[in-house]
Amino acid sequence: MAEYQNIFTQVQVQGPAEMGVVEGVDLRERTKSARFSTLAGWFGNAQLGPLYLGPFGMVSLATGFMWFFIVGMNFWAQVDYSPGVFLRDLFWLALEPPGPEYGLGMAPLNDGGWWIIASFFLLISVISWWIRTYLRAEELGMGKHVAWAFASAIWLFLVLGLIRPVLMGSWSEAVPYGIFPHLDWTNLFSITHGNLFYNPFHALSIAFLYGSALLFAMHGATILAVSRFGGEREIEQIVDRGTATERAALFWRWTMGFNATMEGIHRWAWWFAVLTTLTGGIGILLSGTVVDNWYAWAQVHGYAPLN
Ligand code: 07D
Ligand code: 07D
Repeated sequence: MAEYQNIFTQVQVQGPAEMGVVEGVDLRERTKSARFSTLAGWFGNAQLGPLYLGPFGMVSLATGFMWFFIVGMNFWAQVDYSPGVFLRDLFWLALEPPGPEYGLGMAPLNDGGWWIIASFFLLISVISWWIRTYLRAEELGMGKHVAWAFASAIWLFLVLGLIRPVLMGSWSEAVPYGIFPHLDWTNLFSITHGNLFYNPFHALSIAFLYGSALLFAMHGATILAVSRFGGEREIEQIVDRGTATERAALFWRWTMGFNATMEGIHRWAWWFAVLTTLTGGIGILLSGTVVDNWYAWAQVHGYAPLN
């Protein structure tokens, strides 16, 4: 008998660990064991591991750790090695880039030099992780959609911390490492360039961000709503009548006159997410390089009042 289940009633079936393809592959790059977690099973698959490490995984973890360690040690030194003050001030501590007087040169370690060194490690770490997503997809015979979506986020990350500072001729333009300090930087960026709301690419980025949330809610809700018909199991759904798939599509055709296809909805999701950071990166790149003040620019272009 079919039974409705949710995360509180779910039965977790556990068999021997699934180790993935083992024939004709070099197993030295993979961890040897797997374990099970009921908690993980509530949210996804209960099996944890094995994990593929490989050279780029190792480089990414090692350099990511170096970034984290350098930022952490700087925070630690700033509070004079006091654990109490460290915990109290953690969210407000910052590792700042060098001041404008150093341009794109090296700065003394305690005057932004550590920021440059930490950033170098973070750059290697993020790029290595990107290569890892590309190579794992390649090895599994997959398309590279995850890698290209991640590349869009990396584009914004590079614009913020590397490309725009280089074009502006100073590391001081880059983002500091710190929880609230990076928000202060974001606020100051908007004010410095005359209110980022008047930057059309910021607006586009917001529309895609909000659109991503809307699409995610619609898609997640639709599939959950037809899971009682096996909607999440997808097999013969595409050809049969009265299936979960057909109901899901009809729901949207009947509520708004248009429905995505089973493939197309994932393209909608991919493009909205990718365009958020793609347009965002363009907007940031133009600020200070091509357009100094977005409000003044909007006045010239007729969408802000002249006074
Ligand atoms: C949920 C996936 C997991 C990732 C997480 C982030 C670190 C940093 C470093 C202590 C959705 C892990 C965080 C490893 C620790 C130190 C030195 C992703 C999920 C949980 N921000 N931002 C946050 C980063 C920028 C902005 C939170 C990174 C721009 C605003 C977290 C970058 C601007 C708000 C964080 C980056 C900006 C935040 C939660 C890089 C404009 C918030 C992030 C490398 C885009 C929110 C206190 C999250 C918050 C927040 C990390 C860049 C604006 C600390 C790594 C410069 C307005 N940002 N951010 O869940 O609560 O992402 O801040 O580009 O309100 Mg930010
Ligand atoms: C940051 C991509 C890079 C991240 C990478 C991840 C690690 C950690 C560790 C997992 C997020 C690396 C990860 C190293 C790994 C673990 C453990 C993506 C990033 C590669 N804004 N604003 C945006 C809104 C205002 C400002 C985008 C809304 C004000 C600036 C988004 C509002 C001012 C920038 C957005 C609002 C201002 C942005 C970010 C409302 C401040 C940017 C999209 C309602 C007072 C960024 C063009 C994103 C951008 C950006 C939304 C207001 C400033 C759409 C909703 C007016 C400076 N804003 N904003 O996906 O692209 O970021 O702008 O008020 O740089 Mg904004």
